[in-house]
Amino acid sequence: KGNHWGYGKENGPDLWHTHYPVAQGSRQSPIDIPRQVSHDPSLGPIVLDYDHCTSISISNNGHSVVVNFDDTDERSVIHGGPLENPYRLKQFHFHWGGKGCDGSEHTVAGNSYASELHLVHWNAVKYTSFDHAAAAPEGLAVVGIFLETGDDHRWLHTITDAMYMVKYKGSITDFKGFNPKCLLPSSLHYWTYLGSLTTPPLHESVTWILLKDPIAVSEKQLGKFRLLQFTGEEEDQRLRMENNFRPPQPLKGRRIRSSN
Ligand code: SG5
Ligand code: ZN
Repeated sequence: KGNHWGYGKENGPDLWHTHYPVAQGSRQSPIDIPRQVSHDPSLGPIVLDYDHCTSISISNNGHSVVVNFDDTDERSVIHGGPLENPYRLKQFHFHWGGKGCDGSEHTVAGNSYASELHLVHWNAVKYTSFDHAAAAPEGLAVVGIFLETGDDHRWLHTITDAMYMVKYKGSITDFKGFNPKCLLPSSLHYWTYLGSLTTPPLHESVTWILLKDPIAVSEKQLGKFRLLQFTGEEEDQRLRMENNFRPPQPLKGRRIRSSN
């Protein structure tokens, strides 16, 4: 039942509030980042300690393509920036548009990017499991990275080459030794604010850290994302996975801070 949400006419973001009233809450994500955001000199650099290549698998959860990590210890964590504790990497996934369309969730001064990468981390100092953390105020930290169209990205093919194995909802395959460091832009300057998951259950548990610099990927590479399916292999209906993004939500007085 909780899985009848999606991105279509009958189950899309405008209707999520009927099953998830927090959709109209006070700290929902994504948001539009305004042109002028004040620099907070108390914000240190964000550190992504991803030296151990702890990826396990790649999967299609019916909403996105997800790379899952071993989060049983502190081998892949982020710390610093707005965070009081280290947060463990759980998974990363993408949001994207249709051909020639917008695809990012966050926007910058009203402008969308073609896609947005989310690296999802949880606070294992304060909470005993991802599920507990995901529903708690300081539980999650998501690093967002914008993708703009341009040249081929040198490392994204590692992911797009595996996509034929996770074309349908519910499929999963081994994906070991992938280090998401190769997907980071050269600068780690960021904006940060307090928000929510951008998909149901829309818990208001996320410290968002949005990198200002986008990475470039080619239109051809994005085309491979659009061959994925929202639907399962056995379903009669076939639905291409595209436009799997929630539009910006009201800021409701929240402060956004800039690292530089
Ligand atoms: C939770 O929210 C979910 C993700 C979901 C994001 O982190 O995590 C879990 O339910 C436990 C693993 O769902 C999954 O990872 C399912 C396997 O991500 C998606 O559904 C992909 C779009 C939403 O996260 S976000 O706020 O960073 N967009
Ligand atoms: Zn996401």
